[in-house]
Amino acid sequence: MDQLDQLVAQAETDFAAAVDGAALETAKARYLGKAGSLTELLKGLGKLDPEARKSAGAEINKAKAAIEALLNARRDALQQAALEAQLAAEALDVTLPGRGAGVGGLHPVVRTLERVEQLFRSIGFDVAEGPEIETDFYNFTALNTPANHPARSMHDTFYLENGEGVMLRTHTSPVQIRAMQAHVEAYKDCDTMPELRVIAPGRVYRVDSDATHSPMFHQVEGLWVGESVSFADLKGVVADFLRSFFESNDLQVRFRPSFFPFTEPSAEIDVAFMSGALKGRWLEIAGCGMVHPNVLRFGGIDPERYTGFAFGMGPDRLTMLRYGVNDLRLFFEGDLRFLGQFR
Ligand code: 2U9
Repeated sequence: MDQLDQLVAQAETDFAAAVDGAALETAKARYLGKAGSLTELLKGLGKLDPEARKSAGAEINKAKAAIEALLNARRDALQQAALEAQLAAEALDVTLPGRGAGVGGLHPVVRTLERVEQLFRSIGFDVAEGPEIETDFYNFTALNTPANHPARSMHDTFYLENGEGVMLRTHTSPVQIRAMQAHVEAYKDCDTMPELRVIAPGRVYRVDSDATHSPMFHQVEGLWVGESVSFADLKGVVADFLRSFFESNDLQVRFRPSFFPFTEPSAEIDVAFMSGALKGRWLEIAGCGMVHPNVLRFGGIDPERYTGFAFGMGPDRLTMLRYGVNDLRLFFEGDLRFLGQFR
């Protein structure tokens, strides 16, 4: 039965050549299928005499069993190989160190606010906060802003729907009105009132949006009220603050006459750096003035006895200058590629 041995050997070669389950089933059909070689041999047994049929049948069945064993072995091998390939593809190295949580950082504007607060605290200022939704009285009236003033128009101020004279504050000045009222209340039974020194940092809102204006932005305003507070004090405090903030002793500071309803006289404050990309250019940085007598009165303070100075500046702009950022909107888009540079 050389022919059967050859057939078994041929099946082994064919099965080994099958690279996947489908190819193996096709190869199987060539031997064990309806028209397979072995099936044909079994069919041919009927033509033999009983003696020869018996021994030939036994030989063919032995070959059939051998081919089935080869088939099963190859099937197992293919399955094992597929499993190993899958495991290799999905390999997970549990011994690798973890990636860890990303390191966060303070927002650049918050860093500026903290710096401003720390510098003013060092010269005896308190830091006060107040509501971002304000009444007409605290946002405008108490700040000597008349009923027909353009700042009150819908173009500049976000009014709350259904809110009677209620709006998003357009500056942090209402905080200082409240601070004056609280200060007066605290010392109402005393002959003299100690000086009031307070800064008010926080978010403010105006209907405005371009590369240098955002509808939400930040302000820090300061107020110093006492019995002999002068414009000279204002100049000293502001110039000293700006030189400390920008870490530049030769920073030039100038005061230009201006107008604000809440201060009289008023001035615009410009700075010029003596080195760097902005060297020698005057840049508007803040506004200031002596608190208007009407404003002191709304705060409950007698303008005949006390004077005060106030100033206001934009920490967003301070941050842009300190870090050389040219588009204000970058601060409020939340893009980590930008924010990650300030860690
Ligand atoms: C009270 C009395 C007076 C605060 C002041 C300015 C001048 C000013 C701007 C700077 C940049 C606003 O953010 S900005 O656009 N501010 O020019 N602010 S005086 O005066 C006050 C505040 C409170 C009770």
